[in-house]
Amino acid sequence: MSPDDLTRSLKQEARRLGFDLVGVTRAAEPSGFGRLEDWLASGHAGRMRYLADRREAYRHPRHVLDGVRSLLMLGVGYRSAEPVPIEPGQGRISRYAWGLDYHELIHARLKRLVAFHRRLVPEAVVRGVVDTAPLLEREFAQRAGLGWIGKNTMLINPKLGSWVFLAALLSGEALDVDSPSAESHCGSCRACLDACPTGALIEPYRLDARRCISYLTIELRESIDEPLRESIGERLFGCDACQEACPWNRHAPATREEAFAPRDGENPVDLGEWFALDDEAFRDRFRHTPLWRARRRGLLRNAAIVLGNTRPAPPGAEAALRQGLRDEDPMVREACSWALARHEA
Ligand code: B12
Ligand code: SF4
Ligand code: SF4
Repeated sequence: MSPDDLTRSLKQEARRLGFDLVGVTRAAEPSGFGRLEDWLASGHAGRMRYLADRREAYRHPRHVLDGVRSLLMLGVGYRSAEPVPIEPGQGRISRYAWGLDYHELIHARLKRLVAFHRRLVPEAVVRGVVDTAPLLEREFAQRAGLGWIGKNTMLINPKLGSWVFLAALLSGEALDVDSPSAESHCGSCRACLDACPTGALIEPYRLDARRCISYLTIELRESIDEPLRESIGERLFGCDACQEACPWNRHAPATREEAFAPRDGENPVDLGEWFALDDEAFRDRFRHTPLWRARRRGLLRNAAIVLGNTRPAPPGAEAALRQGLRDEDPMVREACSWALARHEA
């Protein structure tokens, strides 16, 4: 099969499977590798050891798939409903986590795309990845023409904005490459930097994860530094401030993926009742959602901080936090104690 025919067939199949953005780039060293190294060396990755541990693997996509020659970069839009106002006692979940865990949906599609590729070229080496492989997905997406990297570090597509999940199909075949997107369309705008509640965007295109609410509420497995807690406000899980502020997101169309629509009663979510749930109850409720990454202890830590930030104390919050004071996990107990002290102050 000619590279031209193979590329066309793969792109057609990717779109048929529900990928909104599709583009091809060559497997090569990412120009951002130096920036990644610098970012890691500055400590900006915080405790995300899995990035530093695989530093060398980011040097070339061949460390993700031996023999890779091309990357089919893929995007799925996830803007569904619009955020609604928060009532006292509730917490806000960022848009990407409203529905099904995107890894599940995208993995299933990648599996079918890999099988399709193998049907066309049975001897091909091919692998689908989403999020977790040592691959600078945003840079490869920019190279494949999916969009540019904004000052908030997000990959922004001119039509879909930044409400897009990324994934990659790595192939040992030589595919026809697309033209890269322009470097940036941010111009003199700095709305995202101004909107960031914690100053985590320390300069254009550079994020200090240690201050980023997304990192603090999702990735950090320890207590959140006290000076940062107030800025978290009502954000229970993740943060969208630097994307909500972006003009390129204003007219982004809604996704056709029903799986990304908000789950009933969880956008926003009532927090008081959580403190009575055990590990199994959390697992049952959140296992197939992005929230499960933070586990019960992370979610309760975040819930206590949101309740502590809600003043006056919402009905039932004090009783819930007192229950949290008896929790088996010290991190949860400490966050509840902080929240109660704020209400007593
Ligand atoms: C670690 C990680 C995080 C960390 C660190 C984020 C960060 N900015 O580095 C934390 C936990 C904070 C995070 C948060 C979020 N994440 Co995240 N995250 C990742 C992950 C796993 C790795 C990113 C990474 O390698 N960072 C290290 C830095 C150095 O690399 P980079 O961000 O790609 O930065 C490049 C550019 O900034 C560029 N660059 C740097 N300087 C300059 C200067 C100029 C002039 C130019 C042009 C470019 C440029 O060079 C870098 C290297 O190429 C990726 C998946 C993946 N494998 O890529 C998802 C990913 C980036 N995350 C994603 C999402 C959805 C989010 C959140 C929106 C979730 C939320 N709502 O809370 C937030 C957004 C916060 C933000 N503004 O970035 C999506 C982003 C999709 C998109 N459209 O961009 C990804 C791609 C996952 C996916 N498969 O869809 N994330
Ligand atoms: S996700 Fe929130 S905290 Fe993180 S950089 Fe964007 S606005 Fe700042
Ligand atoms: S808010 Fe402005 S500066 Fe930030 S990413 Fe969007 S266009 Fe770029």
